[in-house]
Amino acid sequence: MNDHVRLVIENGIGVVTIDRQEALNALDDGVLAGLEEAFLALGRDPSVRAVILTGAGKAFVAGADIKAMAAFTPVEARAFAQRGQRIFTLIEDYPHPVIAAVNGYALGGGCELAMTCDIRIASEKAKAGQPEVNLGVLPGFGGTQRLARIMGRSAAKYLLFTGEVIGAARGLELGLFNEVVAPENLLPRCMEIAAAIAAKAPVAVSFVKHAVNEGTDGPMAHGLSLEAELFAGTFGTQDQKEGMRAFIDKRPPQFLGK
Ligand code: CO8
Repeated sequence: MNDHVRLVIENGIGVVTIDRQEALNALDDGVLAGLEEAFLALGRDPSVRAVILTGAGKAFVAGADIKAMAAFTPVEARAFAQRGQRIFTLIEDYPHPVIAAVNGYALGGGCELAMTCDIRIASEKAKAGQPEVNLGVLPGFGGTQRLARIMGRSAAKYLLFTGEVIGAARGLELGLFNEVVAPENLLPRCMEIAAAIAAKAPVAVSFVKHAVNEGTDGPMAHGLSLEAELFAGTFGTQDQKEGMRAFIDKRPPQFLGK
């Protein structure tokens, strides 16, 4: 995509790797632009069924680039936060599941980036947190909102107030991580999950993501009505016919994604 973000697509699985190791993959303009380009390209490729997002080297992402932010005026800070939030929302709204392979530090904007993903698998070496209060600021790429939605307001406030950096085991207990694996198993395990998802009915999987993302923040009645509409929508797909026919015929389904 650019010097700092790579995208490889193979067998319906996209792998996005942030590689700015000299700054522990900190998010600057270049990394943000690369992420945007990568997810726009993924959106244009109808073969993709699942995506893995990871960092090269010892960090997932060690935050927004502190050196770039240090001299920001309030106006520049707002513009940077809004740009990051827009790109992070693009990732969150990407129609197929995105798995964060959290290989190391996921701090500040890095933890916020991992939280835009649908599933987070951590290496035993992962460390996560929102240490912004140590720098005299607060999260600006959605941390106060997504952390509270993932682990509840109380646990989120504790981490946000203290800036405490937690290890993989604590992240698992708090629900930040779905699973913790040995470092050498991180990408193979994420690939295994991505491949399992890629074998399911793509439209149904995509509708699940939409139903959970759009339906669970508002009143239950809204979420249920959205679910019913999406459920009905799957009955207009060939994959619903194939999935149910295959069950009746006692054979594995062959999904086409339409
Ligand atoms: N920004 C810029 N450079 C960084 C960052 C970062 N976030 N993190 C690490 N680096 C750089 C270091 O400066 C160092 O560069 P150099 O070699 O030129 O001195 C290089 O990466 C290696 O880092 P360390 O030598 O510090 O490596 P260690 O293994 O000793 O320590 C740590 C690793 C603990 C991760 C440490 O680097 C650290 O504490 N980093 C900062 C973590 C942090 O505070 N992150 C939050 C940043 S704020 C944020 O993300 C806000 C998001 C919302 C933005 C909204 C916009 C308005």
